[in-house]
Parts: sequence; C-alpha cells; structure tokens
Amino acid sequence: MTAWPPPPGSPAEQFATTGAAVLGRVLDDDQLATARAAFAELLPSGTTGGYATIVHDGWRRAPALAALVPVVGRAAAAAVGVPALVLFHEHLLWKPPGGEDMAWHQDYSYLPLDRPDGCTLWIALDDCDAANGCIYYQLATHTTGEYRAAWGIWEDDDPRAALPALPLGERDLGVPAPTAAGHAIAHHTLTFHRSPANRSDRPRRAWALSFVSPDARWWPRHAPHPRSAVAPRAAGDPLEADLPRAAR
Ligand SMILES: O=C(O)CCC(=O)C(=O)O
Repeated sequence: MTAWPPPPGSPAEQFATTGAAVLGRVLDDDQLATARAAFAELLPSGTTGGYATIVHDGWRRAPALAALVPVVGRAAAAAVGVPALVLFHEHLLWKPPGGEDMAWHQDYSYLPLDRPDGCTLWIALDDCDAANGCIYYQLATHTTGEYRAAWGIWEDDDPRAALPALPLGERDLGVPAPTAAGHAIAHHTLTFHRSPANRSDRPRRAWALSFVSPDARWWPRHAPHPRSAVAPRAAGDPLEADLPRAAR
C-alpha cells in the first residue's frame, strides 16, 4: 500500500487497514494559537539535538495544553475504535530549518508498556510538507510485529536488541503525509514512520501524543523512560491515576 492518503473510509477503517488514519482538523484557530503559545513558553526548557528541540510532557506544566488533551484525545479514541484512551506521554517538536532526519522507527519501541495498543496522535502545528520534513509512512506495517529499536538501545540485555531489524532498504522512502496546521494523523504504535530533514527556511512544529489502552501495564524493561528513570516501576504496575483520560 503506497499511496497517501489512505483509501477513503472512516478513521477507524483507515487505522485498522493501513495503520494510519487522516483525522482532518482537530485544533480550531483558537486552539492552534493556544498550543503554539504554550509551546513558545515551554521551548526554552526543551532538549535540543541535531534533529529538533523536544519538550517532553508539556501538559504537566502548561494548563492550556492539558486542557486540549481530552479534546484531541477524543479524535484518537475514535480512530483506534475504542471507548477511551490514556495519555501516556507527549512531546512537542520544534524542527528548525536544517533540522536533520528522524530515521524509520516504531513508536512502541520507546514505550515501557506490556502492549502496543493505542496510537500516536501526530498534530501539525505548522503546515507540514515534504520540504519542511512531514511524516513519511510505510503503510500497513502495523500488523507485522515489533522490530529492533532504530536507536536508544544502551544495555546488552535490552529485550529490544534481540528483535530483527526493520525490514527496510535504502530505496524504501515511504509515502509523505503532508498535513496542514491544526490537522492530525493517528498512527498505530507499530506503524513504520520517519521524518526527513527540514530543507525549508521555516520552522516545522508538531505535537506527538502517545495515547495507550487504559488496560496497559508498565513493563519498564521494554524501554527506558524518563518517568521510570526517576521513580522506578515494577512490571505489571498500572498506569498512573494522574494521566489524562480521553473518552469518545
Ligand atoms: O514530528 C516528527 O518529525 C516525527 C515525530 C516522531 O516520529 C516521534 O516523535 O516518534
């Protein structure tokens, strides 16, 4: 399946068949302005690498952002076709002009959880296209299982190290998913995706939210995580009660 957008159908049908669903507009003009303003305030506290400046879990420090989570989470739950989801973590990404590639990966590789159920809700905060590094997908890869994390494996006994490498070659460029500001895509946590360098002269901002099943349990050995680094979790621990819930 190589074309974007995915074949027409409800977001839940697209999500089930291709592992990615076009959700259209999820932030109106005021909400988009609110998200951008909150991001601008949080940006100085972000972590900057060659790829982008990333602000982790801004909702905990920006009430205006926290107030938007249930709003956008409703669209995510509809896409996944479930009554409710929990926000496990989110990050704001500021990819400057010249910001580098993010390689092919599966988001589940970075979730310290016992199941890949749920989705990443990726919201464009600027118009995103091939020039400024929109998301690219390998569609219908969400049913092919988990592969070795493309980066971030530090321990030899990391369970992810034993997994096969992503079955992708140099020529597997994927399909670009241009997305207008305020619009969103929900992709499965196992769907292969990447985002190339920002070759434009304008910044590219996005908000990526990991919504997971309320039944998910911590599995800290699956992936290192800022929260379990600070307050160790045991395998089987439930999700924290303070995490935002989103219901359809
Ligand atoms: O916004 C992007 O460039 C990609 C984000 C992404 O894939 C991620 O955060 O896992």
